[in-house]
Amino acid sequence: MRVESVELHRIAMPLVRPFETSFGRQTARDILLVRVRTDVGDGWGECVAMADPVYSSEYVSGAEAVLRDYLIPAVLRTPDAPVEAFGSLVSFVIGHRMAKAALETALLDAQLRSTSTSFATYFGAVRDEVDCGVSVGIAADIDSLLDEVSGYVAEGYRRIKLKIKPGRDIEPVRAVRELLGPEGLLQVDANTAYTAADIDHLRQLDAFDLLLIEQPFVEEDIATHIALAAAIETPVCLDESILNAEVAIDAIERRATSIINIKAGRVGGYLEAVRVHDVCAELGVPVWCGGMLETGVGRAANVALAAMENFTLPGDTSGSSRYFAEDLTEPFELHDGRLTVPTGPGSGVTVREELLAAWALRPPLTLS
Ligand code: OSB
Ligand code: MG
Repeated sequence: MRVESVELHRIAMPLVRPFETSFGRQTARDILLVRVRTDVGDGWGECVAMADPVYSSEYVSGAEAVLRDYLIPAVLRTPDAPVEAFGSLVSFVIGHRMAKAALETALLDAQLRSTSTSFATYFGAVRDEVDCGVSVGIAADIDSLLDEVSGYVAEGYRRIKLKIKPGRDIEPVRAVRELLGPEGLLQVDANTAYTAADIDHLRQLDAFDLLLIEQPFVEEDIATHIALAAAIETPVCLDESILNAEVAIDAIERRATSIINIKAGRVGGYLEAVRVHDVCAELGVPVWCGGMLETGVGRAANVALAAMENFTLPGDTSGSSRYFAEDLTEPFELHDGRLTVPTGPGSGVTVREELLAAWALRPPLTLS
């Protein structure tokens, strides 16, 4: 495979409802897509960075700049390299994992399409469908939260994840536990909103039989996660802190986390995500697939990843309609609380180019 050019597309998609987390409220998704054009066909990748640097240090315009100025030129200087060499080709750029992941995914998509291999086959997936959960934003009040959760339960979601922050935690969790009953799978995600002073407060969550509490403290603070894990019965799960397989091993060995949320964008791509999956499996730590409000392009790859053996908890792999009235690809639809793993070449989905043009924030940038 020889890369001939790379395009950066920037689009905006309205969300079906605002999504509020401890770091802010979103009403639209600002998305960067990468298309690689090669002598054997095209490939697509989606950048999961948010519009602002509030989940991690990355943000869409920053990712766009580093792709344009560093990552894409590196690929164009070595256009024949297989996707497996991409990581070392761009290792001179520190961080910027979401930007790297988007380009690597586009290369992987092109490479696998050219050999009629699906992402799932390449990753070593063992399932043809995956159990789906849904991430529920912080609601205006408990009644609207219960309305929203009831809707997702009716749609068949197999697990509910509630976003929490100080002052919006114990009561909403209590109300949703009552709604779901003792058997309903329920977990919470704090997106770093707490500090060590909140450990006693967070122990109240033990009353609600949660699957896990996700990332209560800041990314760099492994020590406070260790302290919480020792003080609470609810399993602690890291998201933001886990930047690659080595960090995962370290956090597990130090007992900061007993479950890991894997997001390919956060760890620099699907190849590294597979490595995180593998080291967690070796250490006996279950994983689940996180999400970043992806369009069908990113969702397809996530569903393939989530079909690997050690993804034993339902992921944030929701149906397209969770966020979008119309998806950029053929939509992902829940059947009995599950999504079907795509089997076509590469990601297995097709970008609807008419929508790409309709939703464009600016003309695509082409580098060759
Ligand atoms: O922490 O998992 C998170 C969305 C944006 C940024 C961070 C997170 C999330 C979600 C949504 O929880 C997951 C999804 O449904 O895509
Ligand atoms: Mg999270």
